[in-house]
Amino acid sequence: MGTALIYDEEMTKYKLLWVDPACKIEVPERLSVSYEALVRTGLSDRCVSVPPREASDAEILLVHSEEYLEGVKKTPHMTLEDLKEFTLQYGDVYFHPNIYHCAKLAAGSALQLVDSVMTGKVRNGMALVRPPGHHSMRSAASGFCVFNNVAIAARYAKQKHGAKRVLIVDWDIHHGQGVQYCFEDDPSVLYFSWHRYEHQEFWPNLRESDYDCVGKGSGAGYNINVPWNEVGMENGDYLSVFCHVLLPVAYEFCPDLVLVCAGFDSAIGDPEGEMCATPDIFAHLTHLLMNLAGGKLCAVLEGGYNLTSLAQSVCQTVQTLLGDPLPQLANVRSPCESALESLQCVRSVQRRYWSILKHAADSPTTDVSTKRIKLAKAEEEKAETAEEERGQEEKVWPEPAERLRPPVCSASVLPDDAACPDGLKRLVSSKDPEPLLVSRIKNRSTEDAGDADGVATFSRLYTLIEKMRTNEIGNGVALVPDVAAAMECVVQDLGSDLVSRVLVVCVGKEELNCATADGSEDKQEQKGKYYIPVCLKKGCADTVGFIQAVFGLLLPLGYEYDPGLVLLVRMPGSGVGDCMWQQLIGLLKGFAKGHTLVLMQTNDGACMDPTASALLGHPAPPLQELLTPLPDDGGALERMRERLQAHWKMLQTTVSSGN
Ligand code: X5A
Ligand code: ZN
Repeated sequence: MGTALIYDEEMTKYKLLWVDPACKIEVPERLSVSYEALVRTGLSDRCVSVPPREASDAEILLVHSEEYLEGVKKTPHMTLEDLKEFTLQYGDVYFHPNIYHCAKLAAGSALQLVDSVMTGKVRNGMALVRPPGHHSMRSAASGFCVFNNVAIAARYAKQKHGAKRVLIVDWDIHHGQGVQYCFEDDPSVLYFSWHRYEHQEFWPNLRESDYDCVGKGSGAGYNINVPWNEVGMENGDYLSVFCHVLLPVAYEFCPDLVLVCAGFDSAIGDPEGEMCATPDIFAHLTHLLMNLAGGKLCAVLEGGYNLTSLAQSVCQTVQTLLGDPLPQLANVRSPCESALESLQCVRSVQRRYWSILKHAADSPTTDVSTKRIKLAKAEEEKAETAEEERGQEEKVWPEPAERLRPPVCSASVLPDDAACPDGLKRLVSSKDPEPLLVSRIKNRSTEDAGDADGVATFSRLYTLIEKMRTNEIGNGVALVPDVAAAMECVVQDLGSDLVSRVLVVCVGKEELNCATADGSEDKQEQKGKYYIPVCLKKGCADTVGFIQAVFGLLLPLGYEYDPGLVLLVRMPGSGVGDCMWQQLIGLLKGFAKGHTLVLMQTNDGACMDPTASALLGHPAPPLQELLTPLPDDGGALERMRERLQAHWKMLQTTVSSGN
């Protein structure tokens, strides 16, 4: 199961033929530098190369009107003057004698990608195309777009492949109004877009790009707009919106296919977006979507106008689709006030439609809003100076770090009589384990660590963690006679030696004895910050509660904590189903460069195969129909999140009151 890559040099063969400041950034090099970066890094060689084709008239008519198609059809034969005139009826777009051909290839590329993914030829893929698509409407070109590639692909996936629900994630920095209009009243297509908005000051300056446009009729709730009202948004702002809005809703929606309007003008250095998220954020955004729809994800290029930032972002996306370990996002900063305000507004209008958001807070009070208006003038002045300063110096950022695949993807530590699942490397003990280690293991020892078997198991565990630290091994699973004891041993003795921060995720009932070395006075507070027990009344059978806990608490905490190792512990009788368990493993791979150690109890071996599959990087099966949540679990989780916000800023979903 591979990753498709669609590219054709032909789509570089049109350009702006006259002077138009609004269009000069949309250049053929956008495509060639992206592709060359994939070649240079060896990523293109690892993909399945799929050729584009031209979309047929019938396919284009899935979204566009006959009159519009007929108009565009005439452009290859027009004179320069005619082309200019034809262009004038639309906003921020240009035509060229070869653009109609390229636009058919761009839409056809999206369809080829959908075919490859839906038939199972590949798991996922990316199409590098020009012209982009998300601004074009039924009867109009707009914003460099001629045909709406992704909208056509969504209709096609439903019609030709029987997809019941399609999720479109538009992370381009512009609002894909064309996609919104296309699916406004259609509950089978969920459209999510974040976009630079600045209270309607930013192109395309539409009232209907605001957060309160949620779709119409039976499509109400299936359109999600997240307006960015300030520039300079960072990784933490993007991740917050994913964790607190998009992902919970996407899991509740349960799509059969995920389409991404993959514009990279939302990355740092882009002259249109003016945002500050780094190219490696796209590795995480991609990863977070890869366990939906059984991994069926098609990314189609939209915008991206800083050639350096664009090429890096494309590489990060494709490398993630290929399953390479995720880059560590060091110091994810807390979301800014403006982002929190957008987040709060979106959650409060969407909570009517999504049971997973039911307990979200109200919109900021008018009181807060008036305060903001009062502040606006001062802010505006500040922004103007900042703007001038920004204009002077070009943005610079470090090149994303290399993401090395470990020689061994997954390893196991098993009792001698247990079978090792395919694809995992079984660790065996060296003849004489390190004497210092043996004495330490014996020292702390509960009965089971003391005997020869115990020593062997723990020394193998030590080796496993050590090899994860040096990236010789990606991740691992251990079957141990007593998970609680093993967890304590890893946290207190083995892990702490090798990595400074371990994220322990314990599924099921268990209280971890956290021994703080210094016994300091704020131990209570420390415990409140670092020990986070989540209780679901129906336990892990409560899918909604589980998703709320994972996206509302665990992921944002993980991003803020930035662990060097994830320890996932499965307590016996935890009741977690295989799907949920695999989802959890898949999602946790975003932390610690994928270094996850799973601990399971020897008699819990039945879930070994799902565990191995998830560790090896196979997408988790979709979570089945969501059960109705118990009345108070959601509320309790919300209250817990509120309490923890004092310690963990990534848990915030509302503007800070009182200032
Ligand atoms: C696809 C895309 C941007 C149009 C900007 C017009 N279009 N000012 O990013
Ligand atoms: Zn864009």
